[in-house]
Amino acid sequence: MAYAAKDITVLKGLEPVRERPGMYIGSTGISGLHHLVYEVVDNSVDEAMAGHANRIDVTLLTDGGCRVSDNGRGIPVDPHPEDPKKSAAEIVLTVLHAGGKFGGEGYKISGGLHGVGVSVVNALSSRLDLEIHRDGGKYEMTFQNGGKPTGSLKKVADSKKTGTTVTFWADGTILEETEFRAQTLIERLREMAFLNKGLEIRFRDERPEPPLEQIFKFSGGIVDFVRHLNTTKEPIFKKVASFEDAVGTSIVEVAMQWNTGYHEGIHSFANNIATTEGGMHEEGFKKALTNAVNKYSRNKGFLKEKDVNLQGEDIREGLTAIISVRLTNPQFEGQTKTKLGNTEMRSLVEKSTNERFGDWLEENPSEAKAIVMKATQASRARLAARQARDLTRRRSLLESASMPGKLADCSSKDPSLSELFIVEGDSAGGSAKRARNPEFQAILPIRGKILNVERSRLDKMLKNEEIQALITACGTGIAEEFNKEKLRYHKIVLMSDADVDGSHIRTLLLTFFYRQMPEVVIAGHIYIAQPPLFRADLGKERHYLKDQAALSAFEEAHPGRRIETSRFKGLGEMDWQELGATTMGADTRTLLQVSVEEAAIADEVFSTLMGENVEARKGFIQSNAQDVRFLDI
Ligand code: 0RA
Repeated sequence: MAYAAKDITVLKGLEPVRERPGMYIGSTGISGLHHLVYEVVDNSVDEAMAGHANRIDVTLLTDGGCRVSDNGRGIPVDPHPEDPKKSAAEIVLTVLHAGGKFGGEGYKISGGLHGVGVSVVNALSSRLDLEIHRDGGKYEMTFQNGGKPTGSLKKVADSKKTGTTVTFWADGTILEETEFRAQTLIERLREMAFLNKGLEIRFRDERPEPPLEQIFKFSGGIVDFVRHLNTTKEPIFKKVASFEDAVGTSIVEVAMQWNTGYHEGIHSFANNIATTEGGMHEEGFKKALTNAVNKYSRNKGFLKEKDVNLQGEDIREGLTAIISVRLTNPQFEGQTKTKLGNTEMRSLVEKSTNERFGDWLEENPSEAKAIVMKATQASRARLAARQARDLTRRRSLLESASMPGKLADCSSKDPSLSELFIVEGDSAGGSAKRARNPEFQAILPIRGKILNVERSRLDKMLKNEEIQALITACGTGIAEEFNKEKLRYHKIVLMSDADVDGSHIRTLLLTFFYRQMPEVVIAGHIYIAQPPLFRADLGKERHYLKDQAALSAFEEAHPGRRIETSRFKGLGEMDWQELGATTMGADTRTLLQVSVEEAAIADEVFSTLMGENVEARKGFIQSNAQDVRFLDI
């Protein structure tokens, strides 16, 4: 469609822009200032995208101005039919939203934050110079103080070239910042060059001496973009997968490459605008990517019938991808208006990706295999990580206020006065509950069975319900969450039988404390109860003797007396009064305080006996086979 000045729809003047600048450029700070540059550049990029320009020059001038020049068709210079005193160019520069009506459907494809047009830049400039090469002439016009023309558009010379040059000086009475940051502009201009294959963008900063110049031109477009993003990474293969598809007036372009890292780097754009909040195009892409890789994996037998599908997040691990779509009526939604809302883009991108990337996988079998392998590894790692997380959550649960049901707690809440008896077996636990002083003594029965179930590794042990109850009762938590200040009892007493099973339990518990709560051991909070091994009746007197040596000494001390002795096989043989009098009662008992060395030895014993090293276990058992009490401390 040939241009005619009558196509311009007259909307409003520029006053609203100066009254509410934030509405048009987002802010009046540094980002608003840069937005002015992007707004002008966008118009030039549109010319380039329409196939009429291939070069844009952006120059920062020493006097604070910014010049944007392109070799497009040039803004039309003919008079406006309804206002023949004015040129079309003047209307474009002085009327809000006028630009979008030019050039037929789809002209305004690129667009800044609000897609507002170059008139907004004029409105917020103290001065703007316009130079147009078109229709065989060079035309000039100047605006001042927010877009007021100093005269009409004038032909100043003949010219054979075409193009538009806009030079503006941001209005310091509206913008808080008027000094451009070269680096910010460079990043965006480079991105623009990546997104528009073959477009040459030259940036020149004349403010420093010597001036800074950078040229951006990428014949590979977003494929080069992906390579650029992966330069600091290690790609798993050299190729960049890419495809382009067009449906109606919409275009989708995708480029992707995987690296050995774990980060998912999907960057999506709609009409050259970064859609950082994602949106429909990204949704369609992700869905199809997952589908295509799974379909390929099944077809090639990487996934067997019984295997579950690879998950999207696993497939996207280490992926660097650019998704760039162009469409006529982009709807930007979300908190920062950077989420593409057009639903038709979802199905377009999904269909394209399924077909085109599906083909790519078939055509590139070694790369396809690398992608599948990487996703499979990611899937395994994710499952392992979940297990670790679950354990952490369980640890948090262990810290929670509710005490285990098996615990008979004491009423005192003062840890320095409180004692926890960990008792082997439910029957001994019952006696201990009757024998205790409930004010200061808590009882936690532990079943000997845990040994049989949990004779392997410590991490398994942590999953044991009884051990979990123990952690909860102690109150400190374990591992990263361990806090000694939360210890609920300053005496933790291990009370088990004086036989081999009792020794095993003791070893296990000491190992547990040594590994999981070393500070508790170091601080001397762990004790071992000393239940007597013998009962000795002397007439009406009853004595309890802790071991054979004590019994012999007792017999020697009472020569010629008839002493009736019996040996306790376990705690369960004692009645609760005996247990209280001999082992638990604060006045009569003897408690053995556990040292770190002792706990360390128990740990070593435990590791050797229960550990993975079969040879070490055999050796240990052989050399200690004679001494069934080797675990005793
Ligand atoms: C309106 C209509 C046409 C081009 C432009 C505006 C145009 C605007 C800018 C702003 C910066 N560079 C630009 N280049 C072109 C199309 C005119 C035609 O059909 O020839």
